[in-house]
Amino acid sequence: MTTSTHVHGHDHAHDDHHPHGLARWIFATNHKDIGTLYMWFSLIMLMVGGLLAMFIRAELFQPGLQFFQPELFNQFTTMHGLIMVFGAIMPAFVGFANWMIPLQVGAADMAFARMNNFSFWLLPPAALLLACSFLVPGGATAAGWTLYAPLSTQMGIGMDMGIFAMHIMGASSIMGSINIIVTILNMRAPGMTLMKMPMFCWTWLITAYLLIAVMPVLAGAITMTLTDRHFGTSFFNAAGGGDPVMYQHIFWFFGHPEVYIMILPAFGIVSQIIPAFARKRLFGYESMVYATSSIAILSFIVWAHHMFTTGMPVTAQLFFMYATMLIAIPTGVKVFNWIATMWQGSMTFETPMLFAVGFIFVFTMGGFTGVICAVTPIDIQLQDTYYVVAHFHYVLVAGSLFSLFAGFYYWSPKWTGHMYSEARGKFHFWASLITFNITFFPMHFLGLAGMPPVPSPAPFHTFEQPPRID
Ligand code: CU1
Repeated sequence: MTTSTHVHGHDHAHDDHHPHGLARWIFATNHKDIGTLYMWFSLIMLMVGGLLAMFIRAELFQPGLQFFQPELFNQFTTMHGLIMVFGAIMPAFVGFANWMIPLQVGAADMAFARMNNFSFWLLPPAALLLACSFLVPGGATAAGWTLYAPLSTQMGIGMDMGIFAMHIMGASSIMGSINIIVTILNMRAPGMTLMKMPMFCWTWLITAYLLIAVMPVLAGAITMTLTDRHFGTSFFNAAGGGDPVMYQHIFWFFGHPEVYIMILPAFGIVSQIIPAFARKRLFGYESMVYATSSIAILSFIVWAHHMFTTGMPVTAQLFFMYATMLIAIPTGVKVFNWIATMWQGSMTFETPMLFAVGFIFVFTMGGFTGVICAVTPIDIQLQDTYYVVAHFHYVLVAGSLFSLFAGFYYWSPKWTGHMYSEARGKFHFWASLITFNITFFPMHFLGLAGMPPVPSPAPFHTFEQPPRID
């Protein structure tokens, strides 16, 4: 065949002058390249956050063994949390969204291709800012990933770097969410009604609304922290008429929906893998959509279950306890639907299915301990113990991370044209499942025995106890 395009040595696909080499990635505007960038970024952050976890485990290897000063240990736990939440899990799901949503709704690309580029390229500077905060006087912020006042209002410049990094990452998330919502609502192919969309699109649509609703709340909380630190305000300073507990209310109004931001897309991935490997349609598609929406709505009225020990009226304790327990209902609907999808299906257990079924088992454990933590009198005992650490690692590692592995094995052959090794994939699954449980299951017992997750930070080590009057 001798067409004119071949005379010029290239075909029409190359006529719009795509940049090559490094420029391809820096100026990337197509959803697949940007999706790939997100995946690489989150993988690197997973390694950095994992390295910090190794430091934490080394320090806790044996009582009395000391590699790091308590202040540095607290910096490790704080940065481990921030990096895993904002650097690893969230960007990985955004990477999946970039790759899959245009393909699943039949759109040519994301709605705002250049904003998509900007969303991604905000992340590396933010990550660099976080990482470099270890090097400044006083080191990285050690206030915990929740950045509670009054500690966060007193720490060194590492805290300011952390605040700036969070602002940048928040802006990135908001723009990414706008892109996802507009793509889904405006760019679906003819005939692709909302109720025909694959579940991954549905869960991300709902997640994107959550992100737009709560990222500005986080931005507000850390901006108030910033002005308390440098501009003489007293939002969280009791001596100036403020209230440090107000920080917790504002933070968790963001923080609880944030938990669902990290798990709803996981639900979407699992809801697509289970039907594929059970060779049946998803059981209860519509109820899945409504259950996901219910979880999202309820996530706004449960925030103070993180604050049962701060002192609140019994009526408030009861409200937040019952509201939290309500979430078990739509979550139960989802688990029931996954199991009903597998029921009498012709199941096979390739790597994506193993991770998906593993997700259902082990994530459900995390959901169950979540209900236990929701019970106010029990939570007052468990607050600030390893039980809570065990609970949220069951949700975030066996939940979010396992679903990302499942989705990667399921979709990466489509992305790369390369089939992964099934033997290595299965080894990855069993090694992950076993080592995860060895690491985190005993933490429930440590917590029940009262072990706190972090040593008291310096200001409280040196704090002089007031004389007791009794
Ligand atoms: Cu919560």
